[in-house]
Amino acid sequence: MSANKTEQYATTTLDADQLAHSIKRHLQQSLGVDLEEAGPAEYWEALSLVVREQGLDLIRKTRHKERDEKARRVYYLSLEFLVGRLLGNNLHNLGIYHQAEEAMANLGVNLSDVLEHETDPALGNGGLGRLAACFMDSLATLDLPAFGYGINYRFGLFKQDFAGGKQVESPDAWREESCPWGIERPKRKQLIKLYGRVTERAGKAVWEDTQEILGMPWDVPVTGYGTDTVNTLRLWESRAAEGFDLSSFDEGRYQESRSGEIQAENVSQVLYPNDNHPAGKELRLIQQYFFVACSIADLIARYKRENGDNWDGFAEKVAIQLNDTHPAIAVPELMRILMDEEDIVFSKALSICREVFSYTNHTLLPEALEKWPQNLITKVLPRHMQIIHMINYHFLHTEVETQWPGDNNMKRRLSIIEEPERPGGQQMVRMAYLSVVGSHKVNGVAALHSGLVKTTLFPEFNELWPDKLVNVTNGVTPRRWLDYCNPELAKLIDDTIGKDEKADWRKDLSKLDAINAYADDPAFQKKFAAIKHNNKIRFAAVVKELCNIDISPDAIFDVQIKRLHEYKRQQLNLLHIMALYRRLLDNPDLDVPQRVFIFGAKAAPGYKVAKTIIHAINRVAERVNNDRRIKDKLKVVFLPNYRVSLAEKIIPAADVSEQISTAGFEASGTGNMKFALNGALTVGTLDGANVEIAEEVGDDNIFIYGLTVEEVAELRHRGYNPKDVYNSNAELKAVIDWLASGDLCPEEPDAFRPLVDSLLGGDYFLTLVDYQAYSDAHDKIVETWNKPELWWKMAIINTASMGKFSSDRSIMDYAKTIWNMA
Ligand code: GL2
Repeated sequence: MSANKTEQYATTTLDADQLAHSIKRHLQQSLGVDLEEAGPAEYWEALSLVVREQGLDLIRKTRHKERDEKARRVYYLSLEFLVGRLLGNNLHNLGIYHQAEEAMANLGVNLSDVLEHETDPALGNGGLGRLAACFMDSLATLDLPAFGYGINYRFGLFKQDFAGGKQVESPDAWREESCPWGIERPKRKQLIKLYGRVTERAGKAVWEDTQEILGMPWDVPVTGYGTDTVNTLRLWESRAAEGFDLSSFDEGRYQESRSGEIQAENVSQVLYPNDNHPAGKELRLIQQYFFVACSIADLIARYKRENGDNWDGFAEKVAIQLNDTHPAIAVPELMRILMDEEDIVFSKALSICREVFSYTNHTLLPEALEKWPQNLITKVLPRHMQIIHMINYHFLHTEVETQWPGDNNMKRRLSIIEEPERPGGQQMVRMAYLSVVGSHKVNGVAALHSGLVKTTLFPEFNELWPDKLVNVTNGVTPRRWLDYCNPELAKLIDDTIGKDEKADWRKDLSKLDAINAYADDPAFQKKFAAIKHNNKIRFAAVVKELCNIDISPDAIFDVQIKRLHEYKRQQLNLLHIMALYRRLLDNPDLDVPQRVFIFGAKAAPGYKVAKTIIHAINRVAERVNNDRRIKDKLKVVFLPNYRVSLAEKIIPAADVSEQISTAGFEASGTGNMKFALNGALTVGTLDGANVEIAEEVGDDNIFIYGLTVEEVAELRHRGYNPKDVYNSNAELKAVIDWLASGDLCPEEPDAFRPLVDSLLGGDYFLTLVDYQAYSDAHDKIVETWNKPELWWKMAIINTASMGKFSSDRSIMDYAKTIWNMA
């Protein structure tokens, strides 16, 4: 790029005075507030508007640059983008955080207080949605041309409260607080069709008698760190296409006149609160099609604006990543446009799709692999169902037939349409198969997981297309998950290895490796430990405020924060805590360090056992925290309404990171990476990315325990009776009996029955089998804690060894092996 051009795209940086001036201007002219009246909420909004101005200016410049360079763009299609608070992150990425701090101070306001006023945009459930947000950050930071496409839900993930220890959900109307980030773009609105029927006219399929919904885009600027690139996250909101039916309005039938509109608006109302859990509702399918159809139409329009109508160049300019199967309907949608609107023949349309699409698998859990009833798709998207049949026919009768001639059994196994097992059952469309057939690459999200995708989920596909299934290990953005959330540690690292362009770990996390040289250094250990201690003091204040529980920063902070799911095994952690409590009751003078067990987790509202586990943890917490006999040696904290902004406060304060899923169930995990990056030691199974974390930090610097994937398979094969373990382990038996006894919940003695039944009546997640090894691993944790030099050495090695787990590395892997962009 010429020097001239670089200048053309350069940003202006704002100093504190300019910022203060702009803040005042927005307070008075955008918000109509006098300086004297403004509180932190108004300052938050005014500063956000200043940053938005910067963001918009840079988005415009990024667009010009991309248009000039005519590079391939990646479109990341995801039903979830769990972005978290944006103001602090954007200030950091734009390099004006300290200037903003100074500007606010000059106005007599504390920036940290102001930042606390932002409501988390909770447009995701957990890891999958948060990963999409980290990827957007990395795409911008790496100057890769990218758009994120999703839904602008009116209600994000529900808010969680506890009543008598039970989870209570309430709606999260996050935008009502004001959200300066999204910018409405009426010029780019889309009209999409649903329902209706397909007829043939002059040899062409015509989809007619449809209902229409309008998709209104809201653009959120996504800033990169240390770059002028600002990408766009385009979120669609559904609206009625026709507006009021005025005649019925005049006749006083107001409700009726609005009914079409209300239905259309429903589409983008709520995020389904299921994580690794089925959500097979018609509205969910409509949500999927709605955002996919808007996005595909939008990206085609952009392609045509920039390149004209020539479809031969389309795949060179467009890469579309399907984040799980949720956007899989994009495959027949693009086929429909190519065939029905652009007159391209089937085989060419399919090969264009295959060049453009790739699909990320995020789970092996059978219940989370989406299947839609064929009848439902036929009703909502009749043309798409026909196209799915065409794709399936071609796939089975040419590709499968060539590989396995005459093998009808194989055709049945690989068919995108699953035949019912019982007569009268429904035919189901396997969205994962549709995604594999329609893509050129399919990736798992950690080495172990990708291996299992090849061997257990899609073995036949792997035989048919040996190069299609690949791995891209997940990562997290070091900007939010170290620099922003743990500024003292970030500074210590800068002071130790430098912050100039060559050494900046924020841009190249492998630079952290240099910290390994200091792992044994007593002075460095002291500083590292002091920072953790400070973070713990700050977090203890949060716990006091939210839960009114006193915890000591000298205790071991042992943390499990993630969605509540039986495979993640919060129940294993609980059983062990109950055992620790009983050990203390038996011997109150036991010489053990103080321990605080901290939980944060939401359960899907319809997931009974998960909710029971939350209830049980809260009841145990109440008992333990109020028992003077154990002299504060044990505390249990369950933070309500776990979300990204809370994670930012918990993770820097953690000593121990609980990553204890049943081996083979957690595809990757990303919390595991965030904790290790912030110097917590992991207790975990050989599952998901834990395996690679152990490789990076070394076996001596992590507490690995429990059955491996192979051992789990062997045990299932042999057959397993949880009662045998229960009867042979006295401590375990005692705690399960205690749970079942009703003692912890006298007003509802059977409250924990669903959990006890799940453990003793099958124990599918092998909680009891792994109990003893888990308890032993915890004994080792205590032993290590009692040797501070060893503990801090291990903690430092953890931070220093996380270079691999930057989402920048993940994105470069995608760019090279999947998108052909680097
Ligand atoms: C998940 C996996 O469960 C999790 O292990 C992984 O880290 C993330 C991101 O790849 O994806 N799959 C899934 O369906 N959800 C996840 O969080 N909801």
